Order: sequence, then C-alpha cells, then structure tokens
Amino acid sequence: MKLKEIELRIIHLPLVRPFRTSFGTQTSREVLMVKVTNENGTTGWAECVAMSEPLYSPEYVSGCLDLMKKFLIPALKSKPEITAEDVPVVLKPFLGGQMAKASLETAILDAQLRDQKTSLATYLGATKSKVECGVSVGIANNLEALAEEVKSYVDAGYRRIKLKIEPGWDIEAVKYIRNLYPEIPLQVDANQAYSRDDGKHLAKLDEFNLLLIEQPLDEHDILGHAQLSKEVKTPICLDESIISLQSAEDALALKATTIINVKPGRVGGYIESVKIHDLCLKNKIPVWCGGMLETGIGRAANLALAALPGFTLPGDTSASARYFKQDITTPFVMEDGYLNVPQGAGIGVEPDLDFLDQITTHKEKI
Ligand code: OSB
Ligand code: MG
Repeated sequence: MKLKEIELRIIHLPLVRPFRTSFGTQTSREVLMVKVTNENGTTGWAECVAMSEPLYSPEYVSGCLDLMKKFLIPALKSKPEITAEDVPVVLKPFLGGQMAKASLETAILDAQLRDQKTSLATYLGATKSKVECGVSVGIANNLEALAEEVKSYVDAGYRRIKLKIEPGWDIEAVKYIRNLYPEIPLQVDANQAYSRDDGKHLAKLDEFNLLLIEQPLDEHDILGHAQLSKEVKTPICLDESIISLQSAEDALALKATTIINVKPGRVGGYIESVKIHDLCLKNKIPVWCGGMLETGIGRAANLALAALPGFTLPGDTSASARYFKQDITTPFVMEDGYLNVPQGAGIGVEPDLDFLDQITTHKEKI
C-alpha cells in the first residue's frame, strides 16, 4: 500500500481500580494510538503498549512518539509502497523500540487486511474462535482486600488467577489465596523484583502448585533465571526478557525458561510473535498471551494471536470491564471465562471516535 497519512494521538483512560505491581501503581492508562490511512482511504488502527514511564520496559509513551516522528515514520514514508511484512525490515536499522515498531506494523497490517477482507486471526493462523481468559491481580493493601478482589474475578468466571508479587508480598499472599481456592489455576508475576540470592525464598512457593513464576529477576539476567530454575520446582516463565525470536531461542537453549509469555508489543509485533509461537510449538514449550492493560484496539489483536494452537495456557486477555468503565471499542465481554476472537476484517474492531476525541490530550498528523 501507499501510506497517505499517519495520525498519532495520546489518550488517557482511567482504570477501574489502581493497579499496583512491584514497579509502581497505575491509576490510569496513557496510550499512544496509531492510525494509518492508505491510498484507498482504508484506515488501520493500533495502540502502542508502552507505559507512561520506563519502569516495565525501557520504552515509554513520549519516547515512542519521538522515535516514531523522528525515525520510524520517515523511514516508512520514504518507501513508495509498503506492506506490513516489510515494516520490520525497513525499521531494523533503528535499535530497540519494539513497542513503537509493533504499533506501526500492526496499524499497517490492519489496513492491509481490511483491503484484503481477511481477519487478523486468519492471517496469523488462528485455530480457535474463543480463548480462555485469565486475570492479573495487583498487589493489595492487605490479604482481605486481595481476597475480595480475587473473589470478584472468580465469580466473573476467570479461568486463571495471576497474583503480582514482590518481596514482602509473596508467600503469605499466595498461601492465603491458595487456601481459599485449592483448585484454581494460579500463577505469580514478580516483574523483576527478586535477586539471584532469592532461590531458597522463592522455593517456598513450590508447595502451592503454581502454574509458573513470571519474571522473578532482572530482564537481562538470563543466567540467573537458569540457576533459579534449578533451585525452584515451579516453572519459570520469562516476560520482560523475551524481546525477540532470538532472545526466546537463547532463553530456551540456556534453560532459563520453560514457558513463555508472548506480548506482541514487547517483541516488535504480531509477525515476530507468530515466529516465537512456532518455535515454542516445535519445542513443546507452552506459551500464553500477556497483556499491557490494552484498550479494545490492542485487546482485539491479542485475542487473534491467543487463538493460535500453541497458546495452551489462559492469557492476561481480560474483559474490558476488568480495566475500564468505558472502553474505546465495543466492550469485550467474557462468557463462561472465554472471550470471542474478532472475526471481521483486520483487527475486527474500530474505536468510538467521539469518545476517543473526548479523552485525547495530543493529536498530530504526519
Ligand atoms: O508484567 O504482565 C505484566 C501490565 C502492565 C505491564 C506489565 C504487566 C501487566 C500485567 C497486566 O500483568 C496484564 C493485563 O491484564 O493486561
Ligand atoms: Mg509480566
């Protein structure tokens, strides 16, 4: 396609409740939205999953905006014709920036698939029409408040619970919830809050029959995760450390991870995500689709990915109501613990433009 215009805008959506992790507390989601228009007048949408501050990953909203404007968009616009598959090749010289790159690739892919009248799910190789939902539960003020929040999700039908942990909020919290729900699939996410010396401590989680411990150590500490996996029986699952197909191959070869959380934004897009999925399927490594508190635009695309056959564990693909009072798309509503995979062309959903304008704090066209 020929790129006619790219619109970048920043929106602010309040969260239904504060979300506390080992790296901070969020009360609202600031999101950089990308809209591309091609020569046919077809539009494609995507959201950049970077957060306001570089606390989960080195990328952050205003940094991504700058990177896109100065380098990524000029490189894409310099090509007379572009396909989504060309995007990673054209942008490869610019180091890092996976989240920014992923959003540009996805918006172009959305427009491309709309022109071809093909859904993203079909394009990626989906084999399911609905996916099992898990939910990520923030660090609470006390165990009673945690139990109350977990109960609301269990009652809503979520099929897997993930507890955020950090030193001082780990063994007791897991024990408390496990006692209340002896059977529910349960896992924890530390977002890098532990160190290499914490093996013995984290091994205390082994008795609670957890599915996995997500990213206990620093994102760069592959060796540390490999050592930890010998001290702890619960499977280690990397999130932050997996930034590409190559990093997934390395982490598997070094036995630093036996399960992988795939987040398309973190690895540079859906095309790279499918490559990681294929690698894991070949090696019988379970994968699941992570989340970044996406709006309906990002969620729609994540559901298409989560419908691939290797995604055998429930993802952090929760219903709109888990995050926002009002989503920017038709809300995703869970039925019996599942969300339906959008079947329309492209990502299969569109933003409510009036609502989007109301919550927009910055908008520019390139
Ligand atoms: O580590 O998986 C994470 C949200 C923001 C940044 C990092 C993470 C998360 C979540 C929530 O755990 C996932 C979601 O429900 O979108
Ligand atoms: Mg995580």
